[in-house]
Amino acid sequence: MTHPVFVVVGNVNRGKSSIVSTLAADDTVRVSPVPGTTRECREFPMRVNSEILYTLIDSPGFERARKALSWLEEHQSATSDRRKVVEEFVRVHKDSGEFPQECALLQPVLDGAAILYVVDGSKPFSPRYEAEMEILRWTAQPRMALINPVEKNASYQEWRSVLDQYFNMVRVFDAHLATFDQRIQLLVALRELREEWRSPVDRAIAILQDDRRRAAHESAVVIADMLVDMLVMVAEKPIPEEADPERFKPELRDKYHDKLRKREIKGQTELRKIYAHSDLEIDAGELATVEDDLFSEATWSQMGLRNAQVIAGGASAGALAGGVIDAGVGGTSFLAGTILGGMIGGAAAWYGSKKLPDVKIHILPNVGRSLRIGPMKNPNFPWIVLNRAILYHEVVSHRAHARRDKVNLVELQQGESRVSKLSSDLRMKIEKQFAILRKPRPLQAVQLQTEHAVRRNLVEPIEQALNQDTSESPKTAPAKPGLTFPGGAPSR
Ligand SMILES: Nc1nc2c(ncn2[C@@H]2O[C@H](COP(=O)(O)OP(=O)(O)OP(=O)(O)O)[C@@H](O)[C@H]2O)c(=O)[nH]1
Ligand SMILES: [Mg+2]
Repeated sequence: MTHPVFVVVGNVNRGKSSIVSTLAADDTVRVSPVPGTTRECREFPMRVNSEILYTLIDSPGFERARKALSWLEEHQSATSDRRKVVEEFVRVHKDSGEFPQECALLQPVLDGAAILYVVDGSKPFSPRYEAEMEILRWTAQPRMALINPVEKNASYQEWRSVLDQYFNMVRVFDAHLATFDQRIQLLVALRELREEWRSPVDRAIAILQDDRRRAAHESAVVIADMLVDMLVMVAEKPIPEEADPERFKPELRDKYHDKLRKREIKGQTELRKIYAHSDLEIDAGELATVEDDLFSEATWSQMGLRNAQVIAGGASAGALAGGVIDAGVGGTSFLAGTILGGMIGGAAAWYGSKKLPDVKIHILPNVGRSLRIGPMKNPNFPWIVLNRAILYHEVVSHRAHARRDKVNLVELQQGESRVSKLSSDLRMKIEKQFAILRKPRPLQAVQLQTEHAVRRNLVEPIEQALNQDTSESPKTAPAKPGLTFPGGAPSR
């Protein structure tokens, strides 16, 4: 056996597949409230760069543990090695079809896999579990019991005292709330199960931690690209020579918002992929879409930077402090003499507010008339987008793969602004790049070069911002004390 293998065993519907899913970082494992969801043993390797670090085998658990134990007891002689009797059990019943589930899970154990025995800590201990625990003890393979605290605040005292008799180690592990660090802590414990697994488990831990750093870096690249794309984004629409531009403005505004939203969704999809959460569903609920964020006073005060922070970050104070924004600002400087249009109809009311994003429409007389909206010049805009990206990253990077419920971003959204928590030094670095993009560059080649440089320069500070996230706080991932009960499994 080149890498550690763990067979996950336990009663029906106790969270076995959840443990497999979280430890293998695989959200394709079938986890469901329907008892008996897992019908046969299946391997789930934890792979990084196509190297298998360890394998989890999901199982349906025992079907007829008491009967199997009776068979074992009948067939052991006073001197016989209990493990040999288990081997005999599997040999005899493998093809007879009499104990298919028992044979399926015992075979890999006899081949050298360690055992992870899962119990639901919120259900009381019952002696009916003893038969399966006893069979596992007979195999003499390394085994750890995991108490899954499905319902919180349950007392595990009784479980602990029983499990301690059958297993080499007992841990509390919440497969649904475990963070990356808690997964690593469990691996650290698992390395003690078998002497010869120490080095492969150490290697697995080092590779997983390395991979985690790579993921944060890749996420920063994704977010930097998204920010630049959204900051320079425009929407255009050619209109007939004599047509009234007002007619087209609402449609153009919708198109612009749609483009912003789609670009954000693309970034979010890429973040999910980085953390192998391809099936993650977001419960948007009341969640503000980008444009709602931009047009909501609450968001401006909560989610972006406070005015003073933006100004301290080097942004133009004028846009925020100046009240009504002059419709001509920006446009005239890079499209001299071409501005015929004004504000967008639906958003006009907002133009009287100092919270207003700097959005304009230009009518370009070059190839006929054209309406244009964007790019967004308001200094707070990229901070709101960045804040949303940091929140999203927190969710996908820390969420256990066992969870199948939708992500409630609304709750997170109502939390504190992440960007305003960043150090002022980091904010300055990021704002400097945002400010560069706000300056229009008439030559397209220069503009593209600038965008390219900004994308590159944003990666490092954004990576730092992601690493400073606060998601290990109790709100998103309550820390669970890991309980260890060392000591062997005394024979009875
Ligand atoms: N809230 C919460 N729910 C959990 C936890 N562990 C498991 N569940 C839920 O319990 C149900 C059963 O979980 P599974 O992981 O499918 O359990 P299983 O032991 O593999 O079940 P079978 O394959 O049917 O034997 C699912 O609805 C899970 O979402 C937990 O730690 N917290
Ligand atoms: Mg299952």
